[in-house]
Amino acid sequence: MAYEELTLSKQEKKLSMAFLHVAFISLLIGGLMGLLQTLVRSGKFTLPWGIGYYQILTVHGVILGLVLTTYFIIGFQYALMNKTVGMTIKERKYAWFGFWVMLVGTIMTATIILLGQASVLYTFYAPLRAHPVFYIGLALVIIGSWIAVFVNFHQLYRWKKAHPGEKSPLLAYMVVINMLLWIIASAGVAASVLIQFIPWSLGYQETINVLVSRTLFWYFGHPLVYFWLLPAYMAWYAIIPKIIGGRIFSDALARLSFVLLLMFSIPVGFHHQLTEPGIDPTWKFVQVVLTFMVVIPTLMTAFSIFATFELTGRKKGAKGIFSWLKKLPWKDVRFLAPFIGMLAFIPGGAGGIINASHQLNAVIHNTIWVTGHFHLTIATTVMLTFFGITYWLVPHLTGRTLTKGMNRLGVIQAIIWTVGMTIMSGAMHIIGLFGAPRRSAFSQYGGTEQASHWISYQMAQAIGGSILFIGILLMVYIFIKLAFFAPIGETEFPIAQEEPDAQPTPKFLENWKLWIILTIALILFAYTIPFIDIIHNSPPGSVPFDWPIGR
Ligand code: HAS
Ligand code: CU
Repeated sequence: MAYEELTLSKQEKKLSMAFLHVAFISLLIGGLMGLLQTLVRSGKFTLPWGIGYYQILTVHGVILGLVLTTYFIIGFQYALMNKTVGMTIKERKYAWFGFWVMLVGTIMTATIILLGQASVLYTFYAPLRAHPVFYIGLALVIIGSWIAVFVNFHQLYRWKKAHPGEKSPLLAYMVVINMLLWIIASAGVAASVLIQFIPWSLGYQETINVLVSRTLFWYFGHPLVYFWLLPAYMAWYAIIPKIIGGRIFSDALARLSFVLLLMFSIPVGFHHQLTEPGIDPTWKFVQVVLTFMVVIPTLMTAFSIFATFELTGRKKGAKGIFSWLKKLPWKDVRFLAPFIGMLAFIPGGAGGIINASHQLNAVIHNTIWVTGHFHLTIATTVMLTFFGITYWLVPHLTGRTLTKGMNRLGVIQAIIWTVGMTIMSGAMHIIGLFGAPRRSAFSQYGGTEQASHWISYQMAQAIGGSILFIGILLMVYIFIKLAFFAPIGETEFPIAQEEPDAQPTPKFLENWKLWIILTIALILFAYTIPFIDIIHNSPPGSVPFDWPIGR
């Protein structure tokens, strides 16, 4: 290895754990809401105490989609950076400051949603209007996360200065790409929150430009899903090979795929707005083409992970075409959980291609098919990989060990998750094709004729959702055990090395200026003209919609 692996100090371990604690508390709260939603949609259950469907749906989306993911990712990324390029005391202080800013924002947002004052869903589409505290809390979460961005940038910058001419450690490189993606993307939503939503919710502005707000949201919303995915890729490329006793297939290929994902994940937000009037079809077409470009680095990833699996299996003596599969450590949950995640990405990704195809999008848009799609991608591919990381990261951070029994529980957890998600997401995909709407309580469509055909699928969703909730309880139990009660001991932080005969990584991959300029150029190409067009031809602003959508 070109660089020296470092040992995390006690304080650094505490820092990462703080983020993980928030993540797992979120998993519990958000998961409970998910269970309630599937029960309500089954038509057999009504929420007590006047709690509204949109209230719990907002908690679910915000807490799982925005809070759990961001905290897990930042905590994990700090661990990766501290292990590869280290952290100074000053950097750690800033990191804690960022944590607190985010936490204050999170508590503000969560409280106001729970009070029923912000049932606007995680996309907070205007002209639905929430209490100002909702937007201010969100802005704080974003600003807090930017502090993490700059700490990570500084960590690599400091390391590079101390190691002139050396290539940066692969994982540190990947973290910095993901944080670049995050800051460029979240600037869009921050602009919308600060310039449009906050003044409007405080009453300083009477109307709001809906299309501008939705465009800024999806400028952020699509790269957001890649901000979730890239940490899973970090584990697939650089950690799983070590767990299975192999090596990184190609350092250069891994870096190239991260660069391509950075470039092609941002200028594509229109694929969430294909049905929206007010955006020129030509530009929708351009962004759809750019969306499909993302398939290239995705398939590069599939290829290299596959290659690592095969090479490792062959080194262990496998001979036939597929016999290397038998040599993989199936009983090791650190491998099994992420592997199932990879498999789920095959239908998940195929669904994504369908979504992005303009004509097919007309069939599935706003149906519960989309919900099925993202429960395969974020809630299976990404989450099972994050769980796989948890099994070694948490004991490493708390100075404990993953016992055989706990490993077995983890395997059971992964299986429960797979079964629950297959049933729930499968049912969602199917009734989505029949036209069942997403984001609607049963009471809104329960009486219609089509709805009578959906009943069995709604029940399947509820059954899948209940199985998943058991999976969540089990995962939270495992987390608590690993954090506080597992036997004291040393747990490995698995980081894979390159193949010894690997070609040297080309220098241009570390040409940050080049990648940033290309990324910005692509964004300007994809957005400038349509955005000017949107502003020029905007209808008068929309008035707020404060209808108590809690019911
Ligand atoms: Fe998506 C909607 C298009 C990927 C998440 N997506 C959503 C929403 C979320 C989400 C949350 O174009 C809902 C937003 C909302 O609330 O409205 N999505 C795509 C496309 C991709 C894609 C083209 N999505 C993701 C990922 C997500 C995610 C990843 C989360 C992490 N999505 C859309 C579109 C919509 C959408 C439209 C809007 C729909 C609408 O109308 O509202 C692509 O990135 C997918 C590329 C992936 C592949 C699969 C490759 C397979 C691999 C497997 C590796 C396996 C191995 C194992 C190595 C082409 C890499 C092999 C071993 C063996 C032994 C087999
Ligand atoms: Cu997207």
